[in-house]
Amino acid sequence: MTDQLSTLLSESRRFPPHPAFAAAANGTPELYRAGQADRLRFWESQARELEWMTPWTTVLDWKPPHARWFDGGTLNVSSNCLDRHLRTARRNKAAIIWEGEPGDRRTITYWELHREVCRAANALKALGVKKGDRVAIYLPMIPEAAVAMLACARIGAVHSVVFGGFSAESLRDRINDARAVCLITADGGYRRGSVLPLKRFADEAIAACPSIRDVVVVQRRPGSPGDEAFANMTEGRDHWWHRLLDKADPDCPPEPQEAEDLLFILYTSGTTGKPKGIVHSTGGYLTQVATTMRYVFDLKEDDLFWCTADIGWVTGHSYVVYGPLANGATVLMYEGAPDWPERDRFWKIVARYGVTVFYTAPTAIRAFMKWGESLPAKHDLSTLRLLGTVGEPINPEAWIWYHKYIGRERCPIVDTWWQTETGAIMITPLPGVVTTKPGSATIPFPGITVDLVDQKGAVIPTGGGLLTIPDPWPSMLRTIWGDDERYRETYWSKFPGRYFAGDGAKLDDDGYWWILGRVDDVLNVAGHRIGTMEVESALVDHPWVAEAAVVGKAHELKGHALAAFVTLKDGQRGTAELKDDLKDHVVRKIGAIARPDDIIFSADLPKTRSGKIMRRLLKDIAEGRALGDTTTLADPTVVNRLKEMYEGEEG
Ligand code: 7RM
Repeated sequence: MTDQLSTLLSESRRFPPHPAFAAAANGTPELYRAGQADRLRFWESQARELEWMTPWTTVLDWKPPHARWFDGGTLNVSSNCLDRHLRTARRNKAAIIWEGEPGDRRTITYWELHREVCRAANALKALGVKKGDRVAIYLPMIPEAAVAMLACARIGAVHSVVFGGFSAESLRDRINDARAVCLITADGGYRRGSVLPLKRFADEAIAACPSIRDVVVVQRRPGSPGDEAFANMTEGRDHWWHRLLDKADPDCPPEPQEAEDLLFILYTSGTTGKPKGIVHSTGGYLTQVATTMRYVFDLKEDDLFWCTADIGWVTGHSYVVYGPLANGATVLMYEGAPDWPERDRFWKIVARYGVTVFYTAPTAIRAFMKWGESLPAKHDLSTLRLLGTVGEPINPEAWIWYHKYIGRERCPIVDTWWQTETGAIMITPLPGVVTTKPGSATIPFPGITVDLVDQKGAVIPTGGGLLTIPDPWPSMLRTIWGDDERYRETYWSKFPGRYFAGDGAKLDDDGYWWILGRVDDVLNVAGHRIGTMEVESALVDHPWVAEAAVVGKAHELKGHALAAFVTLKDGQRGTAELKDDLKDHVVRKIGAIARPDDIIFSADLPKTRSGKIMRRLLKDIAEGRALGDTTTLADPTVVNRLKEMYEGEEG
């Protein structure tokens, strides 16, 4: 049994809902009953909470592995997030409260946001962007990111947001895969006091992107001398965002979209070197995102909701933009790093604005823990009433710390399991209803079914196994962009008729889920998905590298860190400089999130007789464990040599 599993099994602490919280909670036991009694009726009643232009005729059309939800219905996501609130008392309510890393601040009301989105939508139309066209968005965490997404949704364009931390090459590959016609970027973004030159990366990327006709550039640094030169605008192709919007009409009627029309593509790492474009729809996606937002985060009219995820990840799509705005909530957006200029920046923000619901990743919590409880203790966190986590398993110790020092033992914690592919939260406690156990994501959301299966696909009631989803859910991915065969193969072929999530899990006697993490070649580094093959391809792209194998090694803060075993071409020497060079090479190819922590040069890699690299053995070596079974190895001595080298290098 792994250490992780035995720690979880011995976890016996229970946190029942506080009666006062339960009395006012949006979630109820009745909601679970409704979900169980009739899933489709349950989702239908949730879909009715949205504003439809035409009602649907069929709730679900399921031809495995393809689902169509709310067929016949039409709606517009941006009018659900904006227009309908203008007809209520929310019209002058803050939609977005934003703080930039240097300390600049903006508050945007629903009225103002609506006008901005209409202007941006008209600007895109003036550039010839049409329904179904793909628009790439490569922006820092600034309100314009939300405006750009909503503007696409308004006219039926499909956005593909690329995380601002990805390299020019990653951006280029994503633009080319989607054949995007327009790119929205910024001159720069702030990160730990310096400016990330996004426009320069964008220029480098689109030099090899024939589909891009126009580039729209948000001026993030107005007023600083030399800004125009910094953005390096290309006549005819590049346009300043503020100039286009100044000229644009603030009225743009929302285009009715079919429920199954695409809302966005979001690239995520898989088990090959090429990221997959996960495709999400309109009606089903918004239904589940808006529903989970209301119940999981117990959203109330006067809440200030802060999800710390970047807009470049699915969490930013669903719980910074679409979930909060569809519910007319006020969302807080922060541009920068948690430790800039000091390690209490987040707590300063919570206190300054009075954040009530806070949603972050375990990797951040572990960093806060390391930085010490005296930092949050300096700030007034009394407005917080509910805490959430997402992105990776949370160790019970970090959960308890979060509960004690951030929640001050008053706030329920929702540990939410979901994926880019699921679009919205799938396994989570409903606060006020479900007793929590530190480290467990608890039970499926109402209307969601999840099964534990063994290696052969047989459903097992309790114990350890693999997480699968037997029934379609409204916000499920519809396919992989341009590769439906890969969609079938990746998610539905391992266990026919079931969606396989790629995660190992344990189901306890109370029916609680304990997610153990990925069982495929996808790594979770600081809550971000990275494919081992992607990093390996980046490494072998270096002229001196013959072969590379990348594994995740347990890391105190990041959950996992990358360890790369590299075989050099004949005649090349593995020097310390080359290690740095290889790390930089990976950063150039993918982005800083993929920088390997360790590089180990090796004359050979351990392989099975059929030539498959034995990553499990490499992981054992990287984590300093005793060697496992090596009898299937082609050359068992390779492992011992590697292990000696690795241990010799560490000290
Ligand atoms: C939302 C998001 C998905 C992978 C998933 C898991 C891991 C996410 C939890 C979790 C344990 C959680 N999308 N994961 N949430 N593991 N407990 N609450 O993270 O596509 O980027 O990653 O993240 O391995 O498969 S994602």
